Amino acid sequence: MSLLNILEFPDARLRTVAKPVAKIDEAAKKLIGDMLETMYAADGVGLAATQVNVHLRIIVIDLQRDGGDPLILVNPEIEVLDQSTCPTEEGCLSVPGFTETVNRPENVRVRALNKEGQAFELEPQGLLAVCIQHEIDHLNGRLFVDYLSSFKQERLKKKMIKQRRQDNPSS
Ligand code: GNR
Ligand code: NI
Repeated sequence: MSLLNILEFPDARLRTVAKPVAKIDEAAKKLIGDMLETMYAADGVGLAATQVNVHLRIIVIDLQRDGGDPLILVNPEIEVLDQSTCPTEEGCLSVPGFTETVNRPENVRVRALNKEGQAFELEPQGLLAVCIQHEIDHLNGRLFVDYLSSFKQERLKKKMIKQRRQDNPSS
């Protein structure tokens, strides 16, 4: 397995809309393994392929991180079941060092393929529901910071660019 580089805001490649996976072949399985390794190494609870600059509709999630089975979602589809929303403090491996509260639909149904290409359905609750929506947003080129005021977005963009210059003066 290999550790993959995670793209960081405001990298334009995070805005790419990912394409459906046509077939879960050996290359897709290797990517899923590498994404899991990258997510665990970065201490995240989820990762979308977009974040590692692969523009395919693949998500890995592990809220427990206790050695149990991670959740793999290939070609996920989401349906909002009612109008109720719930606020959660979100963070993102592509926006390191920043968290902010986001309101999202509370009750959703998700359909996807697993690693073996079998269809399944779930009605996630709590942080899992939030995390799945956060990851599907990545596949659509959307970041949680897009939900903030344009004032906060501009302030964050400047901070991130300044931080990058300090970490790597040549960039
Ligand atoms: O590790 C992560 N934690 C998190 C916390 C609240 C809401 C969403 C997330 S997802 C994030 C990992 C990540 O950036 N996935 O895209
Ligand atoms: Ni994220």
